Amino acid sequence: MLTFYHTPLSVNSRRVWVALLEKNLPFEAIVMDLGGDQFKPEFLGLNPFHHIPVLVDDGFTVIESFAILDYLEAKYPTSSLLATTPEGIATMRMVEMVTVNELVPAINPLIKQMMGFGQESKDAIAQAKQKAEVVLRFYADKLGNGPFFCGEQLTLADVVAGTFAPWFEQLGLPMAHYPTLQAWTDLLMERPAWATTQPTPSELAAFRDRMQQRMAAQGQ
Ligand SMILES: N[C@@H](CCC(=O)N[C@@H](CS)C(=O)NCC(=O)O)C(=O)O
Repeated sequence: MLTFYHTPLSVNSRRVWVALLEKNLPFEAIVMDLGGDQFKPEFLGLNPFHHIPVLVDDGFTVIESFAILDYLEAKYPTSSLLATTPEGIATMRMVEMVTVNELVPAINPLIKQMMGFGQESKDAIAQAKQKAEVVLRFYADKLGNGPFFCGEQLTLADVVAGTFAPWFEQLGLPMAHYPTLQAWTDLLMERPAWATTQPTPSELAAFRDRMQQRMAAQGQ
């Protein structure tokens, strides 16, 4: 039996959540309140770094979302989210790594601005958008005629980059400039795995309020 410790609003969790759903794997979800659940001794026993997501499979514990994705593919190869050709594998890894190493740091100020966490300078926002657009152009180039990064097959590239896709417009990145990326986003959003895991506006508002309260309590 798979047990998945997660928080619905975490993008690190969401990539695993989407993969579990896309692979049609039954699992028990344990929703964590990151206001303190992650520091409880039972959870620290699973992940001493106090991060979600964590997957436990019949007593075997996996931390780190990318290790979990690799584990799921190796242990439950059908249906596969792995590209099969050398070019496909390279594309898949490039998109995954560019997402975490380039996109995530670039959009950080945009997320803070969207959520109302502090005040970002105009320059910081302009620079963030410029960096993020380099990633969007990279995605559009790799997507080509699609429908997915690796052609007809949905892979981890789509799972990892695609859990950010529904946010681009709200982050101030004009998707009208990237029609193929918009079509890819629309296609993903039609999939039950994306629809199920997309936070609702009220969940997002509740998260924003909780975070603002926590930041105020910490004097930030
Ligand atoms: N590299 C980790 C990052 C996990 C991570 O940063 N999780 C955050 C939520 S998005 C977390 O658990 N934060 C709570 C904490 O660190 O106490 C992964 O990909 O799994």
